[in-house]
Amino acid sequence: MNNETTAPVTVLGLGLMGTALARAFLKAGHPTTVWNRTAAKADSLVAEGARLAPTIGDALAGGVTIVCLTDYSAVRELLGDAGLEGTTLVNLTSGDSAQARETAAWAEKQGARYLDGAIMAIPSSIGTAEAVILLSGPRPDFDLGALGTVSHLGEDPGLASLYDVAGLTMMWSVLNAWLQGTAMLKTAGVDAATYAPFAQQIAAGVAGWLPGYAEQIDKGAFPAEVSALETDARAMAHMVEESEALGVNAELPKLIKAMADRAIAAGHGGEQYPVLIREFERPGE
Ligand code: FVH
Repeated sequence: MNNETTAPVTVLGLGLMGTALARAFLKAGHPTTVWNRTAAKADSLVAEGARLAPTIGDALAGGVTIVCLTDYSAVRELLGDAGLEGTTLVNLTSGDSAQARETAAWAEKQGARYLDGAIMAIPSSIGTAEAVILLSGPRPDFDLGALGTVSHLGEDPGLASLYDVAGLTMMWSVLNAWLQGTAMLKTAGVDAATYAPFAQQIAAGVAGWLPGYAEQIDKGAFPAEVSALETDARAMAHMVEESEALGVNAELPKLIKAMADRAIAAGHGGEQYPVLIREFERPGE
């Protein structure tokens, strides 16, 4: 598949996401072959110009093959006996880095060129610049730009899944922190919509610190230029006390403070907050 949008492509798996992928390829002008275990899900795409492959073998012959199924076990179940010699697979199914590396090794043994990927987007944004598609494995000599903003992260096939899981950890941690504050403020009659803009400002401000903190982590030196961890920990105590006094859940505040206390006990109290990476780099208590 070259960088032309006339390059043929195949999509295996026409769930909510797979259908959005196939539709984006069609819209961009790629001759698009589709296959789904439940064939009826292909009907609307065929009406829009897609070709329904009668078999998996036929589908795999239709060009670069994008796989988007429920999970990696479904991928192995579907492709286990498919004959992958000479195919190019781009697996956009969600999973973890171990599954990605294992599937890459398996697929290459079958003679396939295998890229692992992750979709940081919802189906409705596929085909727009907002849709972030992460790839890892051999550098692609084809263009998936029809799907959104595509980045190749490196040769290690586990990278896309690692970034995906790291990104999901960031997303859910930020949302949980917002929910904690929302719960606290609701006890004072402040509704979520009133607090949200303030929370957005805090999130954006903290996001601005990341490059400087990343530099400290990469250098392994955490000079307290803004505040020392001991100062932060005192404010964390307020978070715990406040949550308990208000009768809202205090588990997240307690976890945040416990990790800081462990780093302080290990002698890092006088250093800047990113020194906490030491706690995140090892299995928890
Ligand atoms: N939907 C989303 O917003 C998220 C965004 C981030 C990435 N995820 C991941 O994308 C994968 C597919 O998700 P999906 O939402 O399309 O999932 P479903 O709509 O449930 O479709 C599942 C498709 O997988 C087929 N399938 C499942 N098991 C098998 C199997 N053993 N053999 C062959 N095909 C299989 C299923 O076929 P059918 O049930 O229609 O016959 C669907 O085509 C997923 O990893 C998300 O985490 C989406």
